[in-house]
Amino acid sequence: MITVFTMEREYPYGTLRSTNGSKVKVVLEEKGLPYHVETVSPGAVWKKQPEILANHPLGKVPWIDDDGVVLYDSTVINEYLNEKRANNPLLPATPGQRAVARALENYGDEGVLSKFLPMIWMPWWSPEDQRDAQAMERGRQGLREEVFPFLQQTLSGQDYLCGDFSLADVPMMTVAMVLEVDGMDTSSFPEVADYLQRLRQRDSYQAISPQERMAETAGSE
Ligand SMILES: N[C@@H](CCC(=O)N[C@@H](CS)C(=O)NCC(=O)O)C(=O)O
Repeated sequence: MITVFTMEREYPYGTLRSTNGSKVKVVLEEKGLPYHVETVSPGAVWKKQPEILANHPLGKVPWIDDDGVVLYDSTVINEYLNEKRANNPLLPATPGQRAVARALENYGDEGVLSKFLPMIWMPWWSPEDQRDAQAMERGRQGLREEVFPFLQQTLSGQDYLCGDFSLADVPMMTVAMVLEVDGMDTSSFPEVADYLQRLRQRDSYQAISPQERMAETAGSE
């Protein structure tokens, strides 16, 4: 049984989850692998306490423990999970196509999840009067100016970034999650709005949906 160590918390407006932890939950669901979730205290992560560093040398989440195989970094974990079970492959067939999918996955991580998304997402974990509204708007502006035009161009009529759903789309599942809570208007980018909605309709989205309580998304047998 795989255990996912991540951060999740319930608020009146829904369940908020680590974006990188959510990437792993999506792939576990897509691959139909049994798992359970252990929530880690955000305070222990921010303070880089020894029990966190013992499992993740950078003191972050997520990490997994697969019967003694301990792995960190959502991208590495998702490649491992994809290889672990051959069903429903989440990378395309040829080396060139696989490299493109990995490059797009890296764009999601570096260009969105590490850049603009935290500016919108982190304030939602704090009370409303402590949120930096200007920083949140700068995050949305970054999505409008950089990310959505790139997604629109990459999609160019396809349902998913590489045609079929793949690891390249997994970071964007967390964009769909964050914007569901944030309610950002995406109507100027209709193809992106449709894409995010398509991602939300996948069964695997339930594991990270803000509307699903932690107890309902703590794993599957
Ligand atoms: N590249 C890592 C990034 C992990 C990461 O930044 N996780 C965030 C939560 S989404 C975290 O633990 N932040 C706490 C910190 O940086 O101190 C991955 O893909 O797993």
